[in-house]
Amino acid sequence: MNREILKIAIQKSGRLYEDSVQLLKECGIDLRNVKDRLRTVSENFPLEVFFLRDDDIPEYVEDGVADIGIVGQNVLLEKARSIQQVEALGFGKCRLSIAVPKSEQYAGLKSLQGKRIATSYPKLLGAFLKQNAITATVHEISGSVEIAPGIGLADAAADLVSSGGTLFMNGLKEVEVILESQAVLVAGNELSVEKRDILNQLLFRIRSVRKAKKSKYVLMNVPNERLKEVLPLLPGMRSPTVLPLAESGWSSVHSVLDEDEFWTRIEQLKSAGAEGILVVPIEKLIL
Ligand code: PRT
Ligand code: ZN
Repeated sequence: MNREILKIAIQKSGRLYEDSVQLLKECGIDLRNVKDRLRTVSENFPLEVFFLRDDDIPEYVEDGVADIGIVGQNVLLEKARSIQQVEALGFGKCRLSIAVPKSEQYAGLKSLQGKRIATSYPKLLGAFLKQNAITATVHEISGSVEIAPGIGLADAAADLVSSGGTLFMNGLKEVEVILESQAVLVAGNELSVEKRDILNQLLFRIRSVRKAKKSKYVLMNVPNERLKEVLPLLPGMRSPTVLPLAESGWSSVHSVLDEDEFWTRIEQLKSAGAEGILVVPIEKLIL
């Protein structure tokens, strides 16, 4: 019996909080009283959850206060702690971009030469400028970066963008993308064998949940004489399942489709003779 417990740090409140808690729940990990708590221990999985500010998570994981954590890649890379990314989680997607006033003529990176750029990501911005041989003044501010150009504090801003609405409202336009980011699972470098084992169990669950989300279970009725047109369109886990219907001459065909190819396949299936196509979500997918 494994008595070790894996400690995970997640954001206490903010944009990653809901999705992080939801992911753990979808992995079948019971978490009670998560609101307004500093930490909680799961009753059915060897996991203790710490709720922290996202900026502090890399340091806590490096120091071993937490074994693993969930943070944005933007935070992971800016903090540059000695920890590893173990898995991209597909939520909290955004980009770190440079924006300039809308009215400005932007003629590529050279337009940034000699400018003052406000940001909360001095390391990432500095590295980007260096890589592109641009000399500019990096002006570090901790919040509301998007207002800096408007009040004359800087000529440009480097900030996180998702919809672009904030930039737009502040009279800015996005001109360069420094980093495409999403939430990732990170781990310290020195986990014990027991903790690695728990991490692997958690990763297995995370991957099953994420694969399931990207897949749909599809059922359809097909006249037997058209099966040879329909079946090649279906991948299935190994191959599609074909069951006879009560009405002779017809079959029920079951398969699993990737969400990305879903709509094109459905059209093709209809023209190949499939009828009564039923699409159902999958909760978990174990390969
Ligand atoms: O309190 P704590 O320090 O934990 O939270 P925080 O305020 O530092 O972070 P929070 O909750 O705002 O964001 C946590 C993480 O979510 C970030 O580190 C990113 O990895 C991710 N994320 C995803 C975002 C956004 N999308 C995002 N749009 N983080 C911030 N924004 C902000 C951005 O800074 C700008 O102010 O939203 C505004 C832009 O949004 P749009 O939609 O108008 O473009
Ligand atoms: Zn923060």
